[in-house]
Amino acid sequence: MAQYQLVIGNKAYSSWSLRPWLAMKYAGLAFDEQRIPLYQDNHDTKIRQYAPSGKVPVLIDGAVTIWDSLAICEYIAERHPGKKLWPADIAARAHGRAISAEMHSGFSSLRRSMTMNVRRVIPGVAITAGAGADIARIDAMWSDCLTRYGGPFLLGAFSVADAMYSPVVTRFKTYAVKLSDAAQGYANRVLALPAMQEWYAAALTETEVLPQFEYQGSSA
Ligand SMILES: N[C@@H](CCC(=O)N[C@@H](CS)C(=O)NCC(=O)O)C(=O)O
Repeated sequence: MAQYQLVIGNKAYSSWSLRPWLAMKYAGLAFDEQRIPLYQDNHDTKIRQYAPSGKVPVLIDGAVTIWDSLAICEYIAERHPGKKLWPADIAARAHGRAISAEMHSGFSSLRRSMTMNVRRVIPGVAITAGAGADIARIDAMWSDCLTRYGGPFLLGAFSVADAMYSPVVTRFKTYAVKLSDAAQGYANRVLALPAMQEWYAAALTETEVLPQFEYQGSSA
């Protein structure tokens, strides 16, 4: 049994689950994965066996239970400083935390209208004004980070910030969102990570189809 147990939802749809999963995989940390398919078979009761929030992801480390994706990423970054999941420079680290928090609490239009669905590619969807503004902000943020820190990832080396934006990268692929060259290059590098490919491959083996995550809008 591994030291860590990570409780996640469907790999096809659970954007919050992907974040700590990717950070832990990238860091090479061993963990047992417990997948609870969402919105069926009493998922709420099953998740509440692990966390009072009733939400995934949840990390269990012995007597310590952490629910919430960003809190889990922070915990593993603190527990494993040698994995360098945050940059050493205090200003870069603060910047990384600001953009991670911006993701954690924002971009609701993008998240609502372009749900994560790594099993599908649906080009030509109508992009709402709110989602368009979110996309523009994210593109500008990524481009600024890549210029400031020189890439290949947002803060230079892979960090918690990349894990936090990884579901957005998948949304841009699913909905074939047009990005600047810099942002597209970054998205391609995230998608090429072996851990991301592992997540995509596992999502294809899942059989649950959840209408609330399947794109319902009309094509543009
Ligand atoms: N702020 C939380 C959000 C977690 C969240 O909303 N998880 C969704 C799945 S992606 C969930 O568990 N939904 C099940 C439910 O609401 O019953 C985090 O960052 O972990």
